[in-house]
Amino acid sequence: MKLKHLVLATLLPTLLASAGFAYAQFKKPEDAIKYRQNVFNVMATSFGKIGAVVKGEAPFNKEEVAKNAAVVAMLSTLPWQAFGPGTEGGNALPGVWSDNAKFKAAGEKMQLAVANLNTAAQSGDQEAIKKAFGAAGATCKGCHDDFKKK
Ligand code: ASC
Repeated sequence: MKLKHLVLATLLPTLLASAGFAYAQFKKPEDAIKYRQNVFNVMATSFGKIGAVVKGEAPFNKEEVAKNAAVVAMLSTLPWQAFGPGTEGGNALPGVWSDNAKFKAAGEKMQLAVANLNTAAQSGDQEAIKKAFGAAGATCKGCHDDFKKK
């Protein structure tokens, strides 16, 4: 993918979401649950691959890390539309709906952190990647502690 397209692909969902455009609708609550779980699952796969590099368990390949970080950054914009009213359940705790402002803030924090990770990954600076990876992981954990079933 060309960088221009990648940038567009990264920004477009956010722009559409902020415009209030419902770009994905779900026929049944289970479809929303499946959608958000699938998105998080692919995010975790790419994030985990970067983690293996950061932890020294896999060799550093700049292109691979950059691709995985771009995937994480792009996907980070998607799950939120699938936490709409009436989609309670799955691995989500009731707080997602009862304390929605806090959940939204946690999601926004994560999106910012993985955007920073993507910036670091595109630069190829291993120290910056390591730092940004740790910060991003902390936002995953922070939200899981409050909003995900154990
Ligand atoms: C991962 C993953 C998460 C986060 C979290 C960080 O690789 O799947 O949910 O990192 O464990 O603490």
